[in-house]
Amino acid sequence: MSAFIEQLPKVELHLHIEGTLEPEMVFALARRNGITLDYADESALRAAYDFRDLQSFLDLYYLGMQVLRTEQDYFDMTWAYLERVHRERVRHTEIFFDPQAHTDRGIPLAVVVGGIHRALEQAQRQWGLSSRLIMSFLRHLSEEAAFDTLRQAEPFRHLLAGIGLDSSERGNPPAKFSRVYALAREQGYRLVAHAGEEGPASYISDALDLLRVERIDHGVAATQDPALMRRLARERIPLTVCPLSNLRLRVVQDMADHPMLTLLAEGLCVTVNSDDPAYFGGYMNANYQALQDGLGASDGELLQMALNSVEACWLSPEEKAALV
Ligand code: ES4
Ligand code: ZN
Repeated sequence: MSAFIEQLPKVELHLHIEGTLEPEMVFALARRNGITLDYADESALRAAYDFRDLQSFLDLYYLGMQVLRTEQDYFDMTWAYLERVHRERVRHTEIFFDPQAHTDRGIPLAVVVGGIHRALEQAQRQWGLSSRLIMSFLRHLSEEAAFDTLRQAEPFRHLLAGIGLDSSERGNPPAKFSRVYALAREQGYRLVAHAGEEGPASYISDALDLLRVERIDHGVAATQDPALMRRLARERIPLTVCPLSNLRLRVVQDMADHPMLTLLAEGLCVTVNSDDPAYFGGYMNANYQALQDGLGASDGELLQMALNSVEACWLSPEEKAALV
């Protein structure tokens, strides 16, 4: 591991907290909650992490998180992630969670948000590791279900910085959620959405124009549309790119084919993130390292990406200045 990457103060902007459940924790929580899994042990589960595409990953991701039942489970999952990235010199993290993946199993939103938030507060107190929480709608579910989730979140409004959109992208375009995003905007939420991961470049412009998001999660399909790339550069729209995720979900066939350096050279505000690190084989440092080893990114280019993350995060100007 490069000493430059290890010592670099980092900000994470694209992390699904349910994607940090390592097989060891999946089995520990299953035992604690009296749940029997379809896999013999941790290594059998890990061996199944051989994904063809986004959907084959999502199937296992929704399966793994079914072991989460109590407030303590949500705390333990979040705390394990925070301990890990604290050791990697992450100074600030903006975390997604998928409320519907829990409430649809009968877990109250208070349990989910309560456990996650308690861990975030402890990391702020103990290490000065700051964070924001982003509630993400599942785009394979209906618009009505997203409206219902937004309503259920009203008691926790003060704990939620923003709204996101994730899960199966193709066939679930931004337009499906334009009305619920408009309502979230009226309620003061900041807005982001996954776009241009497996879906087309047009989903990126639609997320900007129809959902009015301020950041794009992934966005690597922008390279398919030069006019869109120029717009993203001109408007300085941040892209939260996840290199190891793109490799493991076969969005790129080889790290040497990854568009990260093309996007950076075109003047886009690209950032490095881990997405679902337990499933994709690496946390923040591993994602920076993959860009160096697989793509030949220089220390200077990695530094620019890390500074882009500070620019793109939701801290105040004073808090940002204190990070670097
Ligand atoms: C996700 Cl990599 C990815 N793409 C879309 N939705 C997701 N949810 C969790 N990880
Ligand atoms: Zn994601």
